[in-house]
Amino acid sequence: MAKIFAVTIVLIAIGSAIPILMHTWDMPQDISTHGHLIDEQYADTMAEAGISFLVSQFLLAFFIWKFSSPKPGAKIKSFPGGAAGLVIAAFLLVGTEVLALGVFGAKAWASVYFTPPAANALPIQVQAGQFAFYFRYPGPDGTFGPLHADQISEANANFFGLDTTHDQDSKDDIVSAEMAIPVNREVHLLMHSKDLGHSFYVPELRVHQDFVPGLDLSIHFTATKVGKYEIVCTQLCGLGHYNMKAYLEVKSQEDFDSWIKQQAALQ
Ligand SMILES: [Cu+2]
Repeated sequence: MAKIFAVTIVLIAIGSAIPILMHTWDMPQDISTHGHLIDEQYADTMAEAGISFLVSQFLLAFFIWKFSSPKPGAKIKSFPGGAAGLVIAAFLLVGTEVLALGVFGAKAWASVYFTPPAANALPIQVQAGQFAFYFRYPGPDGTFGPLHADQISEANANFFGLDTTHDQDSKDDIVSAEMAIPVNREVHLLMHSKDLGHSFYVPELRVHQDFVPGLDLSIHFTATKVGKYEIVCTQLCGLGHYNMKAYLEVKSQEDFDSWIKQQAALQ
């Protein structure tokens, strides 16, 4: 019986490694300048964790196979010095592994979070709320007008709470339910939530950032490939969560300029 169990462990371990080695569930093509760092980190983590997983499962199977049915009367052996040495060794091994991944990953993390956006980055404000994203562009003046929470009104399509009669800076602001950006230009995304926790995830961009109520968060990235990509919310935010999405269109500079003009005319 114990031998069947040992064989089953080996089969499950190998079976779960196959789709990873075959790249069955790979990420979609990367369309960002920072994405390769994230992908390398994923690959390193997967290799380290995967090898450790396989080695530990094979060892487990080996010990079960060899020691699970001792002969009657056989003396049960114990590891010299007891378990303390093994526990300390495992602690150091796993600790070193996690620490090493952290040190290697710091480069990818820092390139996204610890560097300021370029001075000419395009600022876009994104607001998440149950169950939609809205995007705001500052218009020709390059300045966002202030927000007035009490003026937020779905009925008047005033999703951000702008006061375009009194606030000069808000007059030319452009609000859209779609996000468009120019290719090969850095975007500075300014994020806030209207209600509770949401998330902004574009797998192709390798951008995945939570919205935290009460915090103004920002992230910057550069898209390198024209196309249409899905933006999804990955925080379970209520009954409509499954349908909370928007589209990101990466356009050439000329297409982006005409899109902005079109949107401005719609305000
Ligand atoms: Cu959501």
